[in-house]
Amino acid sequence: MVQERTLPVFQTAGANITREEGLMLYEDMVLGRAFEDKCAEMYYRGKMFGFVHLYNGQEAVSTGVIRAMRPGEDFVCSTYRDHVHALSVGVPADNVMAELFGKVTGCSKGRGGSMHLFSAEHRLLGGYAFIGEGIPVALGAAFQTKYRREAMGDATADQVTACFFGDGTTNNGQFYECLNMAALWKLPILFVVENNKWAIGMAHERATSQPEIYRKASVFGMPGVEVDGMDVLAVRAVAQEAIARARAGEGPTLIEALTYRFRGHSLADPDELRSKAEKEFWFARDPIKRLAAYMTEQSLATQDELKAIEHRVQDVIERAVKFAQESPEPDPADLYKYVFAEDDP
Ligand SMILES: Cc1ncc(C[n+]2csc(CCOP(=O)(O)OP(=O)(O)O)c2C)c(N)n1
Ligand SMILES: [Mg+2]
Repeated sequence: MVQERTLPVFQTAGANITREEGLMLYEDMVLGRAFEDKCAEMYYRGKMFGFVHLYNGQEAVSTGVIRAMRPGEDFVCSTYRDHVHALSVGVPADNVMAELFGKVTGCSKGRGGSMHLFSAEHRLLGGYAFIGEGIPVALGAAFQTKYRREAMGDATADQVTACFFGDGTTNNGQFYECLNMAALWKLPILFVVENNKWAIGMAHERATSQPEIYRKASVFGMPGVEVDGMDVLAVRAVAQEAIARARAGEGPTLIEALTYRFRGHSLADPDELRSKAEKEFWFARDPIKRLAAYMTEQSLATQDELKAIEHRVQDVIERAVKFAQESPEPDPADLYKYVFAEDDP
């Protein structure tokens, strides 16, 4: 048996979700999974270029945090593993898929591709190819909210920012610098570490002196919470508490979600370094199957209702591929467009 860090136990009895909330969480996770599976298919069929990093297995983190936030008001900052964060914030699958195809209808107008999804409308602050690059950007978003509220007297400025990044990224300087400033200024931000145990081919325990990342919050006087990142209800509960604290002006939280990516680092990675036993340990904790079991056991949904969601999502994905395929490429004459801010964002 693989030595795995003990996953914190969440009492689902206290989750208290309604049927509607459960179905919404389920649909969001199924959308994320189906979207990524379709990306793999399209990538291997030569429809997408460059590196493409999929999120399979980690859906409970995106859904649990983002779907506890206010859509279109709160800010979300991602990494290069950004497709599912974009979908959770509400960027239509059509525009995410079109971006991956490099089409002008993509959410970054075909200029960004897989690692640089962006949507001002959805307050998605972007995907970033450099690790840790998004953390100061998210910090800036949280700072402007606080500044508008306290220095400019805008009482409506109570937005919260969620910043996602991986375990490997927590060994970079920006992580520590930004935790310091966020705690010092009591900024309304959630630092969400998606600890999937690996940074490409580097095992987390081999790269960091204190593998329990949530403990690193304590030196900044910030709450640090570890959560089972394969349990969407647990992630949601932790996120709700952190969001409420942030909105109330009580400052940041570091959340370490213990999770696992079900595929290689990118679609170019043959995934030969991780052991079969380790993979099986985590496959057995599939967050989508887990929520499905909970919903049916609690009589919140029937198998047929969950199947209907899966079919509906599949239609959304098929339509997204068609939309992406039929959309035009950016016009070469527009090469310099969007380099600087313009009226048409
Ligand atoms: C500043 C910088 N250094 C190195 C890299 C190369 N790199 C790409 S992904 C990655 C690993 C990141 O692992 P983690 O933060 O755990 O995220 P995960 O891929 O597991 O989601 C590295 C080192 C990079 N993109 N940016
Ligand atoms: Mg990682």
